[in-house]
Amino acid sequence: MLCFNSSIFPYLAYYFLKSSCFKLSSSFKNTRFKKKKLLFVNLENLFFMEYSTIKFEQFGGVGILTITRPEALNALNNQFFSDFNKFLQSLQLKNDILVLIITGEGKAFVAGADIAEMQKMNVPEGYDFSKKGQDAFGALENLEIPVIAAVNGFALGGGCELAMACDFRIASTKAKLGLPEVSLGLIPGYGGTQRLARLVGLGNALFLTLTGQMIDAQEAYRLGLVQKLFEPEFLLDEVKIIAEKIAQQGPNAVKAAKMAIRKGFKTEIDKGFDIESSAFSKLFEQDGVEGMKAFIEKRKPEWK
Ligand code: CO8
Repeated sequence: MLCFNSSIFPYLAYYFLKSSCFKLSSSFKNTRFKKKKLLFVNLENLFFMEYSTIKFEQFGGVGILTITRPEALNALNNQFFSDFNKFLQSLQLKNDILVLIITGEGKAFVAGADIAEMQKMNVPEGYDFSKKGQDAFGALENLEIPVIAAVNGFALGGGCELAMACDFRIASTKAKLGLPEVSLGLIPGYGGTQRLARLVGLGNALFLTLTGQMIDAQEAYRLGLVQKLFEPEFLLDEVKIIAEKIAQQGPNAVKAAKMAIRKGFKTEIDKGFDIESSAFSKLFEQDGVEGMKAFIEKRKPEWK
């Protein structure tokens, strides 16, 4: 839930601005995608201009968040978490984004937490930095919409942990993944000790974490850490196609499916079945009405 403290005012100002531009944007509805994109990118630039470590673009119902510190291989610093948290808050006001893609600029997805920044920390600061990352990645994981990591290169330490907090990962064939924290005398601190075992099994998680070994994309695919691989030059386009496919499905159904899987995974299976039935039945007054009607009438559904 959003709190109405002073930090919300820029978002409300944006929302007002966007509503007043809505008429203009709807006139593009039946025109080609490019025109829509141009308009939205301009608005987003207005809203996201305060960010220095991330960039946001919107293509129809698909949003792409790019981490933009290529000079440090997109290492996650305090500024990133400040930008990222504001971005996640702003997403709650943008119900036209149906799928989010996260990727990195340059040769890395994210090469970990910023070691130069971490090196200066003491125990309480280390705890806060870990909590900050856990909270941010927890909020990402709990977004209603699906989030795809487009792993374009190194995804190490905190970068691998960020990818693991996404709903699934699609990687470049040249990507390298791993949790090398023990080589720095640290352990994963953004949820990696918990999420990796759930994704690849206990033995694989222990092997990767205790050796700190970096693995290539093919090995990550074999372990189930990434779900698909594409050649680097096609990665983002292919991920966009997958995101578009999701964005064309019933939006409430997609959210309900994500919620049921995510919540069900954290509980015992009988409770999971209850979560599923309850989510399933709600769709009979939402997307299910239009989806089934469209099937019977042999036409494409028009989701609301
Ligand atoms: N932090 C800060 N700077 C980084 C990082 C990083 N994680 N990774 C790379 N950089 C910087 C380099 O210092 C270098 O900067 P400069 O040009 O100023 O010297 C620049 O990025 C380019 O890097 P390289 O020259 O090293 O590029 P290479 O292609 O030779 O090597 C590697 C690429 C193999 C990815 C290499 O950069 C590397 O090993 N990076 C560190 C990877 C790593 O150990 N990651 C784990 C970090 S620890 C972590 O993520 C903990 C998460 C939980 C934190 C919990 C809070 C307490």
